[in-house]
Amino acid sequence: MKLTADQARAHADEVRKTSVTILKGLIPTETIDAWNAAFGPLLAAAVRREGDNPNRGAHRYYVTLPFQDLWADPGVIDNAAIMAVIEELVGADGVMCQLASDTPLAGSEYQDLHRDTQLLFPESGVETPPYQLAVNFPLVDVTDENGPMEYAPGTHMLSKDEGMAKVASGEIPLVKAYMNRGDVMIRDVRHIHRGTPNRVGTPRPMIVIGYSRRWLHRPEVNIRIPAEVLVALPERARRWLRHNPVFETKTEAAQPEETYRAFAY
Ligand SMILES: O=C(O)CCC(=O)C(=O)O
Repeated sequence: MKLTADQARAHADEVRKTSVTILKGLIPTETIDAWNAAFGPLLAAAVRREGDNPNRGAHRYYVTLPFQDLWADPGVIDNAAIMAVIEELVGADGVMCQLASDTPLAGSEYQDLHRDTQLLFPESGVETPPYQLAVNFPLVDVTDENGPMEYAPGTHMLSKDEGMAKVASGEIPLVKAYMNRGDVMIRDVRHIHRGTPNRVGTPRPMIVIGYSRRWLHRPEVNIRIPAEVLVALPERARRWLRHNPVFETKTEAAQPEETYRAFAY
């Protein structure tokens, strides 16, 4: 799918206004199903490594994906429609700095309401245009039972206290992010949101690709890129990945066992 300039601007405006836009049916379900099959062993390894109380909450796993093979598919990480909206929001000179996943399993709970980043100038309380975005898409259809993320529209442009108060009073109701395989969400991660319990036996993996303004450094994430993968990518993808570390071999680049201590604000 290609978006016209007007369509891309309309999606970007929706993010600016509400914090979220969804591109329906963007990624072929065959691609999603292949990612889900390949994800199983990575999730199993994370469960072995971290036990049942990992850092995102009980039975909830943050897993970094190795940037190679199907995980580096240009149809996903250099998708024309996604990039058109991203470029509207953080500029054509932005960066891609994160490729990972969030997965609640049976036994997961409500997370505390949080933001994924702090204000640029926290002492000022001043909200700015977008600078840090997440592209999210699920590897299974998201239902009421398997743990839809909930978010509070518009709270990316409010102070945390004000946003939390409006959520608590019901003035801004939480919205469940129902998405089908192939749907893609682009969101401003300053919005107040939380993971909810997965009540079924099947994991609900949600891929997260992080994009930022060119000047934003997020020390908690990066993408370890094998040189042979980098050289085979389209020019735009290479440009967006330019601040990430490059390794001579896929083995070297494959993630060291890492524990991501996500910041929640
Ligand atoms: O359920 C989700 O995908 C959201 C999880 C989340 O917000 C987090 O782990 O910080």
